[in-house]
Amino acid sequence: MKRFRIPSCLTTTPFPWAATIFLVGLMVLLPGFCHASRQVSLAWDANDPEPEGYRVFCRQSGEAYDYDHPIWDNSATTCTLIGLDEYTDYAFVVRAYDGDLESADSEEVWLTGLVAEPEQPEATSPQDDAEDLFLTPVLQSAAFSSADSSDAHLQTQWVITRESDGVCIMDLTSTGDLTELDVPALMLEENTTYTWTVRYYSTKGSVSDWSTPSRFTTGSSALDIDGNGIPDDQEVDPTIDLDENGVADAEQEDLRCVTVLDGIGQVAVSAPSGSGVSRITAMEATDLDTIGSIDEMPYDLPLGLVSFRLELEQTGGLARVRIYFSDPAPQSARWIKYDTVNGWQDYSDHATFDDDGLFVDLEILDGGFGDADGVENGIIIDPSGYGIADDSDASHSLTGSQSSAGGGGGGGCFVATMLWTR
Ligand SMILES: [Ca+2]
Ligand SMILES: [Ca+2]
Ligand SMILES: [Ca+2]
Repeated sequence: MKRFRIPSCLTTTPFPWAATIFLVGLMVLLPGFCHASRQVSLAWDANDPEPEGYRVFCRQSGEAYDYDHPIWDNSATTCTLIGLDEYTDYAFVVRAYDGDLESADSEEVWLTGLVAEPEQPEATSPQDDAEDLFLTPVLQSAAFSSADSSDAHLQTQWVITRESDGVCIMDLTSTGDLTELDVPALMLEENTTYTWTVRYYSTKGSVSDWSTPSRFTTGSSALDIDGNGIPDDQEVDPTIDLDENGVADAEQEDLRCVTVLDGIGQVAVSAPSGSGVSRITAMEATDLDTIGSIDEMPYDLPLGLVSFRLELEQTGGLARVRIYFSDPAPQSARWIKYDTVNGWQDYSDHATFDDDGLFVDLEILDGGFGDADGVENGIIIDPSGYGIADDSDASHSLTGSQSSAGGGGGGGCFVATMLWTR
C-alpha cells in the first residue's frame, strides 16, 4: 500500500519532500491586441514514494489560498501556468495528495509583477500658447492611464515656471486636485508668460514622465488698474494707519493695507527692514464665496482671509512679518490658512498674537511652512487670517495637509491642538 511519510493534512510539520518549489521559466505573451500576459513554469522535488498527484495553488498579495480550487492538478512534477497578468504579483505552493490524504504546503514561491509607469499626462486646458488669461486660471490635464489596469491615480504634481527667467513659481503635489487645479491667488503676475507641466503618481508607487510643457500668458488685471498690487476696490483711504506710525498706510513702502469684507475693516501686512522681505508685491482680501469648501469652514473669520506675495532677500529664507487688524483678535483667536491644495490649516505654531490682539507676528519659510507655492524661489505666497472656533470641537474638524507640497509647504506645520498663550 502506498503511504505518505507524513499525512500532513493532519499535522503542521512541513512536508519535507515538498520543501522546494522552483520557478523555472517565465515568458511574456503578447496575443494580438489583448493585454500582455505571462506564463510561468514551476517545478518541485518529487515525493518518494510517488503520490497519486500534486496540486498547485495560487494566491495574490493580501489573499489566502483557496485549497478547494487548485490552479493545477496532475502527477507531473512540473507545470506551466498561462494567462497570468504581467503586472500582478502571484504566490504559489504545491501539495502532494493520495486519495484523501494531502500534504502541507511546500515553501512558497513568488512571481513578482512588472511595474508599469503611468502614461505621460497631457495638458488639456488652457490650450498651448493661450493668451490674455485671468490671473487665477484653471489648469486641466487628461485622465490617468496605465497599462496596469489595477493601478490608479494617487496624486499629481503641478509645476509652473516663469518663462522669462526660468524661476519655478509653483510646485504643488495634491491628492485632491488630480486633473484640475485652480491656480491660487497671487501666484501669477499680469502680462507674464508661464509654462506648466504635470506628472502623475500611482497607487502602486510608480510615477509618470512629465507632460509636454504648455505655455500661457496672463493678461492685464482689470482689478488693479493703478498697478500697485492691491485691487482698486480694496484700497484704503489715507486716514488709515493700522501700525500707528503716523504715516498713512496707503503711502508706506514696507506695508500694504487692504479693505476687507466690503468695508467692514482693514488688514495690513508689514515687512520692515530686518524682516527678510525685500518687497511686498501684492496683497488682496479673499472673496470667501470663491472658497469651494466654505460650508466646511471650521472657524468664524471676523476679517476674512487675506493673501500677500512677498519677495525675499534670500531664496529659501525666513520671512518675519506682522499683520495688523482694524478689529482686535479675541483671546481665543487662532491663525488659520486656507488654500485649494491643502485646505484649512491651523498655523498657530508659527503665529504670535499681540497681547491686545491688534497684530500677529508670523514666521513663514520660503518653500517650507506657510508658503503656499511649495518651492524655494525667493517668493512667499500666504493666504491666511485669524479665526475663532465655531465650537470647542471645531479644531478637530480641521484636516491636516492633504498633500505634500514640493518644498513641504504647509504640510509640516499643522498643529490643530496647540493653543497660543499671551
Ligand atoms: Ca490698485
Ligand atoms: Ca502707517
Ligand atoms: Ca516660495
